Amino acid sequence: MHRTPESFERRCALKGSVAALASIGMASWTLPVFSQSAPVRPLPAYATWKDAGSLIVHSATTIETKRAAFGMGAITPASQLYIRNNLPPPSASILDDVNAWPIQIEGVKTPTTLRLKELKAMGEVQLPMVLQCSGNGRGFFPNKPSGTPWTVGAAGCVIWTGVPVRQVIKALGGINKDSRYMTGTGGEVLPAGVDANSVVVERSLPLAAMKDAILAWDMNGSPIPLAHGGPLRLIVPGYQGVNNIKYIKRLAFTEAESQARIMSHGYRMSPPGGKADPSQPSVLEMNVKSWINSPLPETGAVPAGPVRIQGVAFSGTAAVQRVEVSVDGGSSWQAARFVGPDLGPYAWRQFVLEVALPPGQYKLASRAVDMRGAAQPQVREENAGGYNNNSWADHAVQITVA
Ligand SMILES: Nc1nc2c(c(=O)[nH]1)N[C@H]1C(S)=C(S)[C@@H](COP(=O)(O)O)O[C@H]1N2
Ligand SMILES: [Mo]
Repeated sequence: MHRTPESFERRCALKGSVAALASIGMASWTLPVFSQSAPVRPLPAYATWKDAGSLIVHSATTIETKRAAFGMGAITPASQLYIRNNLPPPSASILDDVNAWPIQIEGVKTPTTLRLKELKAMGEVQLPMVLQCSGNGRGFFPNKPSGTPWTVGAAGCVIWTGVPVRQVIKALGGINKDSRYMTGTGGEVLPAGVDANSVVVERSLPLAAMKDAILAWDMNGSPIPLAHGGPLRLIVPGYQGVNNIKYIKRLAFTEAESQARIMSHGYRMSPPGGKADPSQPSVLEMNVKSWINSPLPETGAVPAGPVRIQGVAFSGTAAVQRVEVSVDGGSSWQAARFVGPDLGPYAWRQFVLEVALPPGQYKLASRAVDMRGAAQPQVREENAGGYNNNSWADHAVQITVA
């Protein structure tokens, strides 16, 4: 069956409406309204295999999962997982011979270059984990910080397979005693003629981040696609997305933090209106967070009677402990229950609350508490970059029950 592309249909529909309005002399003030409706952008070449209907394409390097697409899946399929690239991805030819992919290991007793094939022989674990961009929720900041205005869809829960970093270090005689950071470098080809430090994706993490970190080659049981950092990716569970270095080519145990701009000035919690500087806290561990995925305003009015409210909850390096749900914008709360599999401390949990709702308007919100007792706050922590938004009020949704 031949289907007309949605964007084409939309263009025709708009053309028709604008023409009709023009004929009655209303086009001049209605036009800006039409130009606000975002055009449906095509998926970039390295991601054409994704499920376009589940995604919002912000740009060729920033693609978000639609809130309604999360459903009740404990695991986010690769076809629906968000993408965030600071640089264009490397050529797909780096996947031609994945077992030959080299990674330099430095700051250990025996610095060396290992091939992916050798890593695979060192051991293998599976690690279900929430991958979330630190800018997820930026779209809720009223002051519109620069950067992609993600709402909830710069996140997903996926299963990585790889070798524990600690095992690799052990095989190489341990890390140098003066090392304080684990520094990972991305394998992008850097644009010529610019200072490498101004563009390279390189992040330094405190050694504590090593605990459950892995060098991963599979995602959801298949080789990691280029879009998500294949052939080899550093996975640091519990830490914000940017710290999970794709196509990793170097892992170094260093005395100092990387001088790369993305480390020194990028991803810092700078005061609103202020400038980033290396003394400000970096975006590291994720904070406790939850949101509702159903019902949503975009899926229409809900029939009166028993309504099933469902969503996801997770934290950083602590597991999530409980979730409460409100149907009145946070005036009163009821305990939700977890459903579905518990895939470990770094995965998200699905929660459900069934409530009887008569016809009316309801503001649904959820708030989570983790095993350390950290609770999701009502209000976001204001910052210039729009990072770390876990405000339950920002993530609330208004629904109609009819
Ligand atoms: N090499 C490299 N690694 C990277 C990035 C990048 O641009 N290059 N982006 C980071 C950011 S900001 C995020 S949020 C995640 C996104 O991972 P995904 O595209 O697989 O969803 O990868 C991180 N790792
Ligand atoms: Mo990110």
